[in-house]
Amino acid sequence: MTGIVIKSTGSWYNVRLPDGEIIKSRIAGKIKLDGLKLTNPIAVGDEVTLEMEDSDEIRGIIKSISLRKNYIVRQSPRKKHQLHFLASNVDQVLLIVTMRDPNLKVGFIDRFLIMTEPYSIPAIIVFNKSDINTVADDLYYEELKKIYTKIGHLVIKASSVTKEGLKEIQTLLKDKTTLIAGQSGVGKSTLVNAIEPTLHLRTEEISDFSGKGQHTTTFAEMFDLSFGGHIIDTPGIKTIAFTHLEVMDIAHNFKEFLP
Ligand SMILES: Nc1nc2c(ncn2[C@@H]2O[C@H](COP(=O)(O)OP(=O)(O)OP(=O)(O)O)[C@@H](O)[C@H]2O)c(=O)[nH]1
Ligand SMILES: [Mg+2]
Repeated sequence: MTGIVIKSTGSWYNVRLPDGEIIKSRIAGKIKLDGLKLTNPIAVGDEVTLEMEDSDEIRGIIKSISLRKNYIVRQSPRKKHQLHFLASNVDQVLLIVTMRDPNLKVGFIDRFLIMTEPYSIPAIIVFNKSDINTVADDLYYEELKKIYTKIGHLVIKASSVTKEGLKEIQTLLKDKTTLIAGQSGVGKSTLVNAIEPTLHLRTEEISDFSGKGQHTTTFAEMFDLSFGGHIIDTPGIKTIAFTHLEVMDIAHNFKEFLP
């Protein structure tokens, strides 16, 4: 039978069958991807074939992975020469950033877009926590919005507190598989909870949140949206590095370099 990987912890995987049943599974033997060295050979979003075994806890054995439509991969934060799969088979990405708490790093946006551009995965940039923006933040936002709109990205201002932008985001998510990504503490899980009230994902409640250190979400996981579609919440990304890329990979994937 085939199913979709909806959660991956590295040692086991939750696979959702077409009828909705979730089977805790493991990998049989070695699975490689195009000769790449990966810390995790299977990602959330992968379609896999399963065999069932007689066991109380882990019941499925993943035998093969279907050809991926796309995938988002990055250099492993721990092992420099290995890659880490974020997700596969997504329709779009919501990149969540904030002006403050944690402070905006424009370089982070540009680096992130190098991961989605090779597959032309639409990346929507959400400037979250607009409720705590200063006047200067709002002006800077307008400036950045122009820059990223010009190269084809949708840019949205949002807040889970005031609900600004949430309706627009909901409309964009309907009937699509969307990856939610961004640094730790930008409000990814809070936003998912606000968009899909049937979900109660764990979020960071401490008020003096530093934006570094602790991650509240520790594993990527896909959830059903009651209004249609799927959403993948991911752990915060600390840094993005690219020792696996060639110079031309960068040249080709910065849209503004092309002309
Ligand atoms: N002011 C304000 N605070 C927010 C907003 N959204 C989330 N927060 C707060 O920001 C903190 C981090 O929120 P999370 O949703 O846990 O952040 P996350 O991006 O999922 O973090 P990781 O799981 O560690 O990657 C919490 O204290 C939230 O209450 C918002 O729109 N406005
Ligand atoms: Mg989270």
